[in-house]
Amino acid sequence: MTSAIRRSPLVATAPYPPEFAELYRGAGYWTDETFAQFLPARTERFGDRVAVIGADARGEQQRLTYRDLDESAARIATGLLELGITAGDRVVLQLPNIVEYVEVLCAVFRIGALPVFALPAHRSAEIGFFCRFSDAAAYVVAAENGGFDYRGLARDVVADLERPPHVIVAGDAAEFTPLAELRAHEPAPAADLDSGAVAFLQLSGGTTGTPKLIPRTHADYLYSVRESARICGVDADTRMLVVLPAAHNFPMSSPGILGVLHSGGTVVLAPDPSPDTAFALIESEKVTMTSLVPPLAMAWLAARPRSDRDLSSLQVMQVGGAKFPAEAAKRVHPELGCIVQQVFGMAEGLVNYTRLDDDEDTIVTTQGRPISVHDEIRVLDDDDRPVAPGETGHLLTRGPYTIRGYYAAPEHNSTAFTPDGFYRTGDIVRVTDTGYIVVEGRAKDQINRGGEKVAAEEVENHLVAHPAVLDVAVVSMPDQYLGERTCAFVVTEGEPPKALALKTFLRERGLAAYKIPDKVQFVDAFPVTGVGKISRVELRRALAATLRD
Ligand code: OOB
Repeated sequence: MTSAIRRSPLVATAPYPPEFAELYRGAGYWTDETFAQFLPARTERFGDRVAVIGADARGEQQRLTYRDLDESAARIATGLLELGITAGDRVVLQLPNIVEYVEVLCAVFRIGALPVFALPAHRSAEIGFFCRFSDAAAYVVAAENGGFDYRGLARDVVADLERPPHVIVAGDAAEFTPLAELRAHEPAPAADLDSGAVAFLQLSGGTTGTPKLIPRTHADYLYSVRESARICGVDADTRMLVVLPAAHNFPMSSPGILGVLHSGGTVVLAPDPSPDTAFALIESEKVTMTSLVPPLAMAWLAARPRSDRDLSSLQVMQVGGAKFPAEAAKRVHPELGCIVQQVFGMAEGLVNYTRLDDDEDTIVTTQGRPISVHDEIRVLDDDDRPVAPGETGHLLTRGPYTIRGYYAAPEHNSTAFTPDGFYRTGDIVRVTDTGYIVVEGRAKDQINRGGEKVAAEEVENHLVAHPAVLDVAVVSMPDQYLGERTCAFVVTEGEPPKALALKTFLRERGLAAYKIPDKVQFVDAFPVTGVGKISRVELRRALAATLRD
């Protein structure tokens, strides 16, 4: 079976200027290695070691050596080629933390196709957009996970697309192509690729009406993976528990799954994020390291006293994705017996780590320092002027693994990046005299629900589609557990609908559950700023006041 449709090549994305590419190559940061050869090269060195432990789509427990994983990836690669999927094609990957995730990822890399990393929580609004916008040649799902049938989602998505992708299913495939069928092939050789080319498209947490896709190159991403592994002490004895969704940048590359595979260690996939499941796996698999968002770290701290599991193998708990309060960070070592490492990163590039041998004060009160001496950091005031050292301001960054532009978004790029290529992170930070970053807040219209990012405008766009809604503003409200939750202020035409009806409306439009507002508040009008824009600051303040009452 071959694809009838020829996909367009990837639209050229903002590349690094030649003088920077030269600098990063000259410094040895960017090498010729690509993700196509990544696993084959590790297999030569670590062949018989266990690479991945976890359940498969059918719930069977699997332990794959590097050789097993490479063999699977090479066979699936041939299966993909047989479907007509070739180098440069985009493949939307939406798999939970099952072994097939790693197998398919390595297979897609092997043929030089580009994964587009969807999250298991995404629904038809997001997946339809990713498929359309990236002109995807394939969409890979698990039949079912966490009580949700992804084949139904695939049906909805495919029905709406002019150029539907091949749907490949791990587990019972129904009318779609079974992943098992792709495996029934002879292994394919690894593609020969340029390491400066785009390797995949990662998702941005986003601030805009439609999600943005992040083009990362082989050379820039592999540099961050190698350095992250070194900074975080990952080696062949590392056994990393992956609790967060595997496709997110943090568990994937900071140092994550790729950092562990780079080093010959073992990835242990957790089927769910509960402390009970995680503690049992730490004990049985002698896990040494894990990465969590703050609410999960808090849940582990709360669960520890009622568990008698042996967690003594755990050496490092990374916490990132959202601010981890110092009071909580302080408790990790005494109560869980491991070092805490704060990670402040972004899928666009820049990642900061507290170092494992930093003093306690630095570890609990800062969000770390950059990976690279070539990560350029600017802290600017509202008029783009540098603040005095140690003062708070907007964080901008440029460096050897930070993008110069989003995929096919020239208009947004013109404001999200400065003319000299600095990325405006939207984070408000200060830099200590030792060069560590403290995150103090956020200037972007995004809600950080315990690490899950919600773009205000995206939710607003869906809400205004409701016939009774005149205007809407989505803002964050403080929350003890998640740090923030989402509140939609809504102005209606006539009698307001029930809040529940609006939430159902969003769900029916295929929006991921984590983007559905936690609270809907009907108002007569919005407070406005001096120039007549909706004042989100004022809305947040009013909300905080009502929550206190
Ligand atoms: C990670 O990546 P994204 O792309 O989901 O989100 C990036 C944004 C940052 O701009 C910042 O607003 C927030 O998430 N953030 C933090 C944080 N880590 C991320 N805010 C405060 N403290 C932290 N430690 O979230 C991500 C990517 C790679 C590694 C770790 C996290």
